[in-house]
Amino acid sequence: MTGARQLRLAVIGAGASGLMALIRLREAGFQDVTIYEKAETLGGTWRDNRYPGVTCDVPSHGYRYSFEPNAEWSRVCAPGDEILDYLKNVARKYDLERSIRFGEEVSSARWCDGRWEIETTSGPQGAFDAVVTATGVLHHPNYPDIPGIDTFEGDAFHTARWKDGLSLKGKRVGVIGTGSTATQITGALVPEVAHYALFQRTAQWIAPLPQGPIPEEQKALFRERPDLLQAEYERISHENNSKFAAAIVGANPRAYEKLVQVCRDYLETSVRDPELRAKLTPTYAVGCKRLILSENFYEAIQHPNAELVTDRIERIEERGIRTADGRLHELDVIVFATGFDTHKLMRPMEARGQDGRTLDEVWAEGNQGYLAVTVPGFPNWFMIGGPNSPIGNFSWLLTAENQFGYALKLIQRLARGNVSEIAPKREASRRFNEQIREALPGTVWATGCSSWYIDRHGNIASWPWTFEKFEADMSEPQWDDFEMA
Ligand code: NA7
Repeated sequence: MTGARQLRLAVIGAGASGLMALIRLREAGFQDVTIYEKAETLGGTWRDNRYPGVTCDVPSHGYRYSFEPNAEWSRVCAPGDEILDYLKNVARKYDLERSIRFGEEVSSARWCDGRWEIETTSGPQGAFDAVVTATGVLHHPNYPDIPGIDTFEGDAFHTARWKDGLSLKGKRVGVIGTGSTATQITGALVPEVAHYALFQRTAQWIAPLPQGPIPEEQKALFRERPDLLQAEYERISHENNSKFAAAIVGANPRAYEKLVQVCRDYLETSVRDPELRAKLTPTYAVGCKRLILSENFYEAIQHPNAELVTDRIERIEERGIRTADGRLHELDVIVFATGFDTHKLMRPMEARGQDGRTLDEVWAEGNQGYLAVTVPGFPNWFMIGGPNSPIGNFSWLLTAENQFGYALKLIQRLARGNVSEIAPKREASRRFNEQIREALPGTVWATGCSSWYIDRHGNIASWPWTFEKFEADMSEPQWDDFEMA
């Protein structure tokens, strides 16, 4: 980066997106980059989620960095620990850990005299020219507000806080929730435990996705032929983006109809008992909640030791869960598969922008930014996974790379030296959010269901357009939409 200003940069979070940002920043010539990571190790969601059966629901050859192919994935959908190993290997290869400060949670970021003053739980860290937030979406566990939750005498924990080393063999296990997490746990735990009770508040649509092992010959072929490995990555991305992602935002009605049919047929042919099938049949549109991909849930829930409980949970007691029909479901372990607060984003950190207002204040009526990457009044503040990111559409790694590619262009502009502050114009942000509001009613997320895409104000947090539009918007900043000083 000869002739350019060396910037001091902070990245918040050492999950998949923060690691990628560090690699890209170093490649672009930025040497003074620090990642602040609240935990003691890297990996983000793949570090936190260690529950039995944890797996990615994007096929493994499509869920990797574009610049780091991997011929070794063991299964069509990689298990969580394998993805964590992949991230660790990438970190080792690029010598990333020397730039990561572990166990340092950023508690505040304050715009002061043209730089960001950062403070972590261990104290002030000084001033930075720009901040990249890479804090993820699925990391604040949501605990259910059930009376008596603290009275249970057995083990009780959230899926993202799995009790390592606890054997569930021969135990009576109750799982609350029926999202992707609970579905994966069901497939993994039913064969192992004595009794398995799944407490369902809302039935979920499931599409079948084969997740089995990748044969050795296939791996050997991919090792020898990187071109084929690359073609597989592109095929999976294209398949997902042109069919599923386009279908849910209303841009491919034929693909959507097919998706509906596939889910209906899968339920119909997999669940024989009409009473159980009725309980498992959702009353909302396919894809309104995040679609579940599974190859073993329906089979597992019909196993003789498994029970689907649809009576409302009344309270938790010393010995188990009491449902509204008066029955006490006696349990040894209760698992809260109750999801995450997806709208907190980088908070509880206090971020205070140009005019002294915090993000909490600016976002009091819901999170809003400009193109999901920047926020008016917060100069040199770049978000991977900011408001209205495509959280339910494309592979997260592809999303993160596109968003960071865009942010990098803004950072490089700062490094050129004639500009030291970049923030989106309020008018540009207003226009973007207006377009979001116009587009969202055409998406399946707005057809009437509760989901983690929707915040408490009723705003839908995802990207309501196609991948092509996302890629085009992220390809080059519209410089007229920014204020620069
Ligand atoms: P989700 O998809 O948010 O699912 C949470 C589940 O927990 C869902 O079935 C909820 O029912 C249920 N839930 C939440 N609170 C309660 C209470 N109080 N009582 C009963 N049931 C409750 O989280 P996951 O962890 O499964 O998946 C998150 C994402 O991770 C997933 O989409 C993938 O992208 C990976 P509800 O539907 O609200 O009635």
